[in-house]
Amino acid sequence: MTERVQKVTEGVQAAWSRSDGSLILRRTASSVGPGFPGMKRNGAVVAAVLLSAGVALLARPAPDPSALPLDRAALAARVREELAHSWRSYERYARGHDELKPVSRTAHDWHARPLLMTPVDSLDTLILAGLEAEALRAREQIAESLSFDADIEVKNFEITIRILGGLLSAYELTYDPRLLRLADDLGARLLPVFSSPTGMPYMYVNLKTGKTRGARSNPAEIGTLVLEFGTLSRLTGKPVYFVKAKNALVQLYRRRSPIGLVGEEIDVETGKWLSRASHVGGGIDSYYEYLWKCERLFGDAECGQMWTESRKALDAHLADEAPSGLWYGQVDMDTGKRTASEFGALHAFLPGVLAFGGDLDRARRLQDSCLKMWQLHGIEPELLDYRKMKVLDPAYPLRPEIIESAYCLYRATGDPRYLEMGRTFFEALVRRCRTDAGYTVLKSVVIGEKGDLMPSYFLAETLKYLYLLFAPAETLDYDRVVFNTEAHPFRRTQ
Ligand code: DMJ
Repeated sequence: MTERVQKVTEGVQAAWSRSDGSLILRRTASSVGPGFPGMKRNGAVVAAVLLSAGVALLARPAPDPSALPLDRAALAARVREELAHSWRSYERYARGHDELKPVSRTAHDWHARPLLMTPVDSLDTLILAGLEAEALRAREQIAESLSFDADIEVKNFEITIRILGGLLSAYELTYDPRLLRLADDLGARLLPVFSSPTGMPYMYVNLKTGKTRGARSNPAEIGTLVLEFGTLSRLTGKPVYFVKAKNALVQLYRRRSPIGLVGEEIDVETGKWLSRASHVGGGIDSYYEYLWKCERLFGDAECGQMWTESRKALDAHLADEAPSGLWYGQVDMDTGKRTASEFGALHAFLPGVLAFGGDLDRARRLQDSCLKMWQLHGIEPELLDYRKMKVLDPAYPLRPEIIESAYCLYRATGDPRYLEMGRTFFEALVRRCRTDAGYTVLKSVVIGEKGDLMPSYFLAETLKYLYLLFAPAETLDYDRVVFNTEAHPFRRTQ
């Protein structure tokens, strides 16, 4: 029996036992249509009436939360509760490991030695949401047991955005020197990735030996390092981090096509493109995000110029006015010829960047399209053909980007429409992804089948952006920080 059926049935039975029979019979009869008032009240009739009443009640649509007036404080409190639920579930079933598998209530580790992915990714969210005891437990666990002196090969991009980013942002919120020491140690162990002939990073590095691997890379993994390495430079006084990461970004930009676009894959040893597909989705997305954010965080005019040029190219070649709205699709990086009308959950970061990065009108229209993508099946798919409005990949891995964009647009415009969107996203998450032990990914938004993982970015990003959207603006001064691509806020130097 589902929870809702249980409640409806209990409601009817409770009413029956509290009231005299005629009253309940009249009430129930009026809810199931004509013909009931004259019937005899014997056991069978009563049972039939109760059954019919139950069916009638069940047939009614569930109360629509979006019909109620939006109460920001109440929503912020509910998001905070869900954050506590997610964090405590991790602590209960996966403490000491990277991530929680909430359905099997077991742990998932990325490497032979866990790197406490969830505690590090969650710490600043717990602090911002005022979950003080939980934040303290996470901080002590990190400071006492996290070590990078491990013979494991890690993915530079993921470790940088999640762990280096998480440590730096938590340091800026607590000034706990142990967190900065860990970040500095990690940064030094990651530096060998930049030793390729072009200066663009290899994908993998062994944290103990410094051995690198993976020359076949992509713009997102090459260009999404400068905020973390730059902040590490600023906090440690060691310029090498910023210099290496910024150089990688510039080297990539220099290899853009004559029409100003980048492709999907590049060899970091030869500098040759291996895929000429150009879009703003996975593998490319945060390269563009960091061009703009590098200027916003550090006041770096060169990055600002690279962003302005890139945005023009995106608008000229990727932007696609379809019957379903404005989208940014896929083209060949050299010719600009359209190769696919695909857009998905990862692409949905773009309205947020456009909102502050130079084009509020397109930001709004693109976010409206993203909402249509979400509403198609009540939660967004990983990939959509926006011309056919057909799902190409039905998974929903608890991604944050569409919520991040709603938050940025709300900060840019103050338009309550984006609060409403946030409420739509939150209610769908609770309804479809919540389990008794945290939140889980969906294998399919079409049939609602659940997977078994709570990625660390769900606490770092999805819940953080939801909380900040509803919480008072003073919770975090949006104008004084820049979020890395994993939603870790860094203090602006400008
Ligand atoms: C996160 O790790 C980051 O937001 C990254 O930029 C993209 N993938 C996930 C969330 O979807």
